[in-house]
Amino acid sequence: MSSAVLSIGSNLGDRLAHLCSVVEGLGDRVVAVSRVYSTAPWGGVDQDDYLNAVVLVDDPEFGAHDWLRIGQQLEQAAGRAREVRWGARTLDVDVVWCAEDGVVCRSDDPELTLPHPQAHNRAFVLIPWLDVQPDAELVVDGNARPVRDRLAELDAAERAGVRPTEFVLSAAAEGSAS
Ligand code: A4P
Ligand code: MG
Repeated sequence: MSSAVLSIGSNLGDRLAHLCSVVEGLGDRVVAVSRVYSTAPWGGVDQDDYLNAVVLVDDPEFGAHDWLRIGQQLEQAAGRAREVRWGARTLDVDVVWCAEDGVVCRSDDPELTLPHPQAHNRAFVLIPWLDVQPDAELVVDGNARPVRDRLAELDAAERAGVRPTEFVLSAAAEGSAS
């Protein structure tokens, strides 16, 4: 049994459809979906704005690696090509946080690092995460911190780059907005 927080993002092609494909693909595993945000690109690569959201999921049969595997399958289904690190992509699915049988996963394994090593620096992850788990906590430098406190420490410009949209993932599956 595991629960996970997945960060999903797209800045190539039909961005909204790519995010919807995750919610559809995860099906009954979806517990909650955040608002959809328009976000300035993070990481220094010159590229178009992203749409980002966070999906809260659980599955009685899944462990942490199953979330990575299903996320990569969904990326492939969206035509994801791995080219530039932090560069443009049709779909990115990152496992931000996971708990197995109620125990929060910690891992330095490069194949699946948990919590995600950059989550605490990314307003495009923390803001939608708070939509679905207002009391979420994240271990930063070995200390468990409320996500809302960590968000408040980020640069105002970083937070201002994350703007809510009117899109709703579950109802927007037929939409063609990009
Ligand atoms: N990996 C290790 N831990 C994890 C984890 N917790 N979740 C490994 C997902 N993957 C994890 O990822 C590289 C390797 O990370 C994989 O083999 C996996 O086993 P990748 O998806 O192949 O490559 P990438 O995504 O280009 O690199 P990276 O470092 O994962 O980039 P990020 O962190 O995904 O950042 N700006 C905005 N506004 N919104 C975005 O969504 N996304 C990125 C990508 C950059 N800038 C962005 C956004
Ligand atoms: Mg990634």
